[in-house]
Amino acid sequence: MDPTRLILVGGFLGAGKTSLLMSAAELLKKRGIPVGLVTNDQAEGLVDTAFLEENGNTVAEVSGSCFCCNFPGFLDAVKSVANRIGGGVTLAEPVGSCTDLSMTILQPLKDKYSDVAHTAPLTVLGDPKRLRRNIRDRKIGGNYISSCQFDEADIILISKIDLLSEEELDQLIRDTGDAWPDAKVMAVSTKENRGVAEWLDAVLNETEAGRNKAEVDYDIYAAGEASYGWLNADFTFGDTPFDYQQAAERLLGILAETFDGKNLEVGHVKFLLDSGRREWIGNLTGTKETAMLRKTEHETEGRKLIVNARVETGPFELQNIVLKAVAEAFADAEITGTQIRTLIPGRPDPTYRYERIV
Ligand SMILES: Nc1nc2c(ncn2[C@@H]2O[C@H](COP(=O)(O)OP(=O)(O)OP(=O)(O)O)[C@@H](O)[C@H]2O)c(=O)[nH]1
Ligand SMILES: [Mg+2]
Repeated sequence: MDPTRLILVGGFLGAGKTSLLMSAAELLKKRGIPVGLVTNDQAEGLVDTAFLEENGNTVAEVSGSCFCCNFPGFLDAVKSVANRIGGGVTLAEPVGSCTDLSMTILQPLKDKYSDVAHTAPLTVLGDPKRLRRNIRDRKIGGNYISSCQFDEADIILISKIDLLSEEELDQLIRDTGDAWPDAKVMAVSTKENRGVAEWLDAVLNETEAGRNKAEVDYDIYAAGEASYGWLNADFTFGDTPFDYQQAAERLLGILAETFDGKNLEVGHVKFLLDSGRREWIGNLTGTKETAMLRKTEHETEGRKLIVNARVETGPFELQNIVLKAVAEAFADAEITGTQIRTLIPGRPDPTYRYERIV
């Protein structure tokens, strides 16, 4: 079997990575190219994995740590996907609060594992708002992490460009190119299916990957990661019928109001509510103006809710907020099972950390 073509899509929490993976996978399947996906999180129970699997994709999940701190687990996941699809293209999404991927993932892959994977250029997705913020300053917390992500990118891919006018987009492309002259700047909207094919062609055809190194101060990086409380929760429902649509709307509304009311910085709060015939995906990537609810048709086991929340607050407060919101939004439902995992991400301790570009 030929080595898989491995495309790493980084970028901060909520930048649009999973949406891009989904669009790219569909495009590759249409071209007759076998495709698999690798997701990642600090804890089990991912909305992203459930969403990608329920849409018929081959998926492996690395949970319990980021890719760089569990390189063997990451490599196993890539191998497992590549074996299942027979080489092909593997798209991998590192957790959004992770950086230094060029030195911890791409260099060791190029150096030692070219028999497993041929790496494509490191793509870092940039939500326009975050990109603008990072062009001005690096600061601390989440902003420090995302600016390091842009520093190491081979390609900075501006996301959600449907939210920008033509003039705003031109300006942002120019400013991004000035701020990161070593990166190729591209732009995409998965919502309007603009730029996905162009980006895919660029990463499939370009052979040089991991050309840049970010100077990452691990103390500031660790403090930035630790400023986010992390919650992954699963709920199951009994036979009592209830209005799923209304519950999904209520849950998103209550969460948005609560985080705004407490002035808490939301990295990404997402949930997947599954009735067995329909699925609702709720997202919050900032204040309540960013709240989005999407519905799709599905035949699945159903009667479950998965919530993933990354918010700049302690895990206890996060758990209280989410449990209260779920209890209120699902007051008409019978909750038969609850599983909650909360954590503060620990200090990153990568398996490999190369000093130089290979
Ligand atoms: N307007 C617009 N919204 C988008 C686009 N792509 C993604 N989004 C929205 O941005 C939010 C986050 O998208 P995801 O694809 O889940 O982002 P992510 O980077 O995978 O998030 P994490 O895995 O939590 O880090 C969702 O509400 C998406 O619907 C886009 O092209 N346009
Ligand atoms: Mg994602």
